[in-house]
Amino acid sequence: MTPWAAHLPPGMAPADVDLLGAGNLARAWTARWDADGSHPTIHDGQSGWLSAAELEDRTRAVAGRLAVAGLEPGDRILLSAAASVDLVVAHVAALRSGLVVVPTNTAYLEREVAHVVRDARPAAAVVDVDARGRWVEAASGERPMLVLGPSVDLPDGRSPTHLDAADTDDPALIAYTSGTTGSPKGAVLSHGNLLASAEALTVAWRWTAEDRLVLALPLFHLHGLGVGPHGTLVAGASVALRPSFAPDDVFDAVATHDATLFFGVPTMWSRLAASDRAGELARLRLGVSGSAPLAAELHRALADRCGQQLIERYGMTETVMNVSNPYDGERRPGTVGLPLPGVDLRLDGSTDEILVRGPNVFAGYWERPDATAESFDGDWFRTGDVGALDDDGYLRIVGRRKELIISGGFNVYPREVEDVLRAHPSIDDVAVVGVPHPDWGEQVVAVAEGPGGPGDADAVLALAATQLAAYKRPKRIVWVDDLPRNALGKVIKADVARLLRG
Ligand code: MLC
Ligand code: AMP
Repeated sequence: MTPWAAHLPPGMAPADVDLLGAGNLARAWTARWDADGSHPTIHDGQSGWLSAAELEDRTRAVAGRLAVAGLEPGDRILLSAAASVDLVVAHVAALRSGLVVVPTNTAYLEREVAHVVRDARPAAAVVDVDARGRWVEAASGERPMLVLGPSVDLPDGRSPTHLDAADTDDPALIAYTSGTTGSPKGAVLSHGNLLASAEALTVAWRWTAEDRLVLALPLFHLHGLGVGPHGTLVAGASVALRPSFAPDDVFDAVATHDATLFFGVPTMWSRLAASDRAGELARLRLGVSGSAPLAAELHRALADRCGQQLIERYGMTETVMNVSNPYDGERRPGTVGLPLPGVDLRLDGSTDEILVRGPNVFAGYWERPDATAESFDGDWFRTGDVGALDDDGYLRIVGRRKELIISGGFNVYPREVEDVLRAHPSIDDVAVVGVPHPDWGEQVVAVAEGPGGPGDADAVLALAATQLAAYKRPKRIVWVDDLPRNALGKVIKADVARLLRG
């Protein structure tokens, strides 16, 4: 039996699933818009609802402006702004135009933005904060750079002849991630990767035109972007965007829009569950959690307080979504479920590392053939996560082979933080670890060796505040006489974490 058949609705066979039939994302979307031009698509507090016909018009117009400004298929366009209708219009217009979107975290400081700009060499950037525009310009040096606001205020032009013409394998996104090692590298996702994942989710989660999603996730990661607007538009459904997350705002938006769906990271779900309004979520048809482990106790608490048996699923920047608990059948706490339609999964025989392949899996990192080669075993992608399979195929994520802390759904790479902190005179060496935390899942903590002490913590954090986005900075710094090391002098991270617990 096809392992993912458990995700299909009654009456649907694996052969009926056509993940790449539309050819590219844009054509999957426009087919929906053509079928019902009056259907509400995207909403924000400023623009209200945009109908499918309006979304078609506006994205065609923005595509025309980008073309007249000289942008051509294959050019990169950096997008870094809070979620809004304008931002989604710019994103959709860019993909319709064959441009390659580089989504960039809005919390990044100049150093972090500069790395992305120097590496991806975008021809244009859409930002909603002036300073970010200046950082992009500074990092692009002599290369021409068009810095735009989310409304893409440029002279109009004719809609380009190449509209919606991208091939399935053409790049659509370059999403930065540190993957298993080293400095952030761009995962190049094709139209086919994004389309296959969005189509798989619409089938597995029974996502239809009747659904209204409230989305408070940022649009610069695959959870917010590749699941939120991509899935919504493939399903011909509707999404109400929120520029940030606050529990009361979510409850209000769910009520106002009579929402059926909410997707969040565990930190969001735990804050929602803690509210005395939690019961208001009972009206949702489906709640989904991902990007970090959902504690089995939280899964149960949500069932009790919000009437929601969440679906937990597992994804990655390089693969979009891989595995999900089933819509029908058991949603098993502590597991991420079964491979999604199109996805093959196996565990490495000696390490139990999770390997995946399928139309959702990227072809490689931007201009990094070595890193690409290292992350594949033939056509199987090495996730860096360690798994275990229940007898009936449900996947549990039991560890990570990569050095990574996931705090509130954001990835923090200890090495990057350590390199910044080590520059402070109160620190000779430092180990950054993730410590279990009720709100963040894992909290970033630095354990330092050197002449400093608690009185230096503010100065170290002030240094970190010039180099690192706020979510990467340690919430706590402690000094120890000696970091635990092995015979070769290498710090033993597991012992550092134990030291903090003890
Ligand atoms: C914000 N802060 C964080 C943080 N988010 N610190 C640690 N971890 C985080 N995740 C900082 C703030 O900058 C602030 O710092 C302080 O913590 C308090 O902020 P807050 O007001 O409590 O945070 P809030 O704005 O409410 O943000 C929490 C959050 C946010 C959970 C809403 O972190 C978030 O949107 N997370 C989602 C991440 C996401 O989209 N991940 C998907 C990755 S894709 P200061 O210094 O200013 O006080 C992926 C693939 C897949 O992984 O499978 O999905
Ligand atoms: P990113 O590189 O930001 O895409 O993060 C991907 C990583 O997030 C994965 O490799 C996992 O380690 C982690 N992740 C995503 N979803 C889950 C989940 N449901 N449970 C545990 N870890 C998850």
